[in-house]
Amino acid sequence: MAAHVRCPICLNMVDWARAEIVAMNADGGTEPLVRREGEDDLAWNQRTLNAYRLCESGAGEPHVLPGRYGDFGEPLVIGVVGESAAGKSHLLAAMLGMLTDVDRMSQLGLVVGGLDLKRHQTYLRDVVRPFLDQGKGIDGTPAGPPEFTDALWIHSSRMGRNFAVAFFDVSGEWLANHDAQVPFLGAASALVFVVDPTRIRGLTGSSGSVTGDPSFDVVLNKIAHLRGFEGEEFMPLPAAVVVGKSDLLRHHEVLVERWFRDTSPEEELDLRTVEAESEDAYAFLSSRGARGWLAPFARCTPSTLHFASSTGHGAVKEEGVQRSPLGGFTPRRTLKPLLALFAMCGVLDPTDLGQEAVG
Ligand SMILES: Nc1nc2c(ncn2[C@@H]2O[C@H](COP(=O)(O)OP(=O)(O)OP(=O)(O)O)[C@@H](O)[C@H]2O)c(=O)[nH]1
Ligand SMILES: [Mg+2]
Ligand SMILES: [Zn+2]
Repeated sequence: MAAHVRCPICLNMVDWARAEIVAMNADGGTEPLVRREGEDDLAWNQRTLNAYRLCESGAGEPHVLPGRYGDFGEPLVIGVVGESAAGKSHLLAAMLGMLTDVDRMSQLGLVVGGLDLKRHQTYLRDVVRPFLDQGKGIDGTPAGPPEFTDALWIHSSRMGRNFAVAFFDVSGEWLANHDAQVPFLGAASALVFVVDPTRIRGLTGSSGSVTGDPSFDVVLNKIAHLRGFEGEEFMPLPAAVVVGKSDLLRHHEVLVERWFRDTSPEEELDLRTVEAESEDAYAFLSSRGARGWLAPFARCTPSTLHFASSTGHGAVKEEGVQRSPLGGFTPRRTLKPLLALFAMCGVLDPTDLGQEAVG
């Protein structure tokens, strides 16, 4: 158990063992849970199945953290960054959907479960399964202060320990706004930066920018300020930069196409290709007038570059709802960037990435 845990909502340090344990009641309020005299583990575990701990150090309403958030040492906090409609929510849903594949996880020596069981089940039921099973697109994320999107515990048999991992998916509009509060950036252990090829001039159409994604700059500057890295060339923050929506690129682009030829599940678990993929994605972006999108790769260390498609093909809009025209979406290469981040954060063996994979 970590002695103190940083609350990702307000950045205050929470004395974990002393933080109040509560249950949520039906109207969203909290009720204290106290272990009864002589209550055995099984009965207590049953009562605390959906328990939370409170961060009460901030002003106003206490922040509700998953009950076991601080039970496994310092939690990992992973955020997804990119401008509005870059494809962050689809990418995160595709990534987290892959983590429910017990067989693939066991090949990596990982066991994955919900840390906040209620939130995890709700996210899978309302977002991930309709997306992966029924081809239902995901709505834009409302602009507002970041909340937990999902929280997992991960047992890594190769590293011989457990991790609490929290994911934050924030609206691109909010991220790109200098004045909007994004406190979890101060606690972030790793970030996924989503490059939207449709915003790069000349890649999928004649419109678009040549200067990069404004949300990348805002986020990198905020982190530098929050953590005292201003004036330093590199920031010690693992980052995976993902060229998303690659289904729109691959058929015309040699550097992209080669990564989509082998779609076997085994290939996606193999981190030895990350170095070569990073080189190709770097060459691709820098040769196509998209150097601006390489900012996270240049600033964050270690960092990797990837190609991925969360949907496999474009969605169509029917009666205001985005749907797959083929009945279902087929994410491609969405797991590998997350596994690369896991390796950079020590959930998987960092040496799996190879010596020079990370910049
Ligand atoms: N062709 C294609 N379209 C995609 C892909 N991923 C997402 N999209 C489309 O991109 C649009 C935006 O996706 P979102 O995941 O909602 O984008 P976001 O970055 O979460 O946007 P905000 O929540 O507004 O910040 C949707 O219309 C998706 O259908 C992909 O891999 N390929
Ligand atoms: Mg979103
Ligand atoms: Zn707090």
